[in-house]
Amino acid sequence: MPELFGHTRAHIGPRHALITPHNHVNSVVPGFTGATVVVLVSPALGARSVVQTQVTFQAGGAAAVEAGDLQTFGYVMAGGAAVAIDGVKQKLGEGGFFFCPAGSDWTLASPRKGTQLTLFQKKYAALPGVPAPRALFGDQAQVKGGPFLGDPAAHLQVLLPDELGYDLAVNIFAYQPGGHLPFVEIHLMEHGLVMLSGAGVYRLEDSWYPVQAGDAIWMAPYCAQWFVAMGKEPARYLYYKDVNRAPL
Ligand code: UGY
Ligand code: MN
Repeated sequence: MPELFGHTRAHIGPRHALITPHNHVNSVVPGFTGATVVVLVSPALGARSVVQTQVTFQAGGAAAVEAGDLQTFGYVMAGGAAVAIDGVKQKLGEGGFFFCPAGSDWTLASPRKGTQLTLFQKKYAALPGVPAPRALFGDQAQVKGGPFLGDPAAHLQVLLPDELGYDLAVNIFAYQPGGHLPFVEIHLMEHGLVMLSGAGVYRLEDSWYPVQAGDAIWMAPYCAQWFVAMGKEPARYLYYKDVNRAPL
């Protein structure tokens, strides 16, 4: 439902932000053609480690992102397309994902009209003596998850390998209605997040926000955070966090 008369559920603060689909304004970002690009989280907002972008392709749209010091995780929110990393091609449908390490290039071609990607991009922080992360393709439907801290109402899937070489994690949380994070988290890691389906209430610092599919959230390090799923269907979100590196 459109929001009326200058009202918005969005909030932009120094330590957290909520951006709803009603707030989106496109940016031109080199590397994407025949697509609308919305940069949801970036250093301009206050993020220190991540850029989160939503890209929606028209039929005939394409992406060509050159190799550099950025690594890219991409998740297909809707539709499907052919993604290639360093020329190695894979067809991805809804729920498909890829990871392109720093120093590799990636392209997207032949998107179905309306194909939508969420991208998380981070500068790679190498660890001496630890092998750099490798490129990968996957499908969330094939990723085994499990109850979060023993609670079957909060189901967690970890999409990237749990290896020191990876300095980012991307996970999917699925909550049954009434399911919630077991406690108010406060931690070093930063989050970028997009609601995939359902609805709930997100606590961010000392504010509580009703949220639903399509909403994006940024949480700075040490932002107090808690979520409860509300409504009649499960709520799911995809989120980024920086991991596996010393704070100094
Ligand atoms: O991995 C996490 O830090 C996760 N439990 N945080 C969150 O869902 N807000
Ligand atoms: Mn967290």
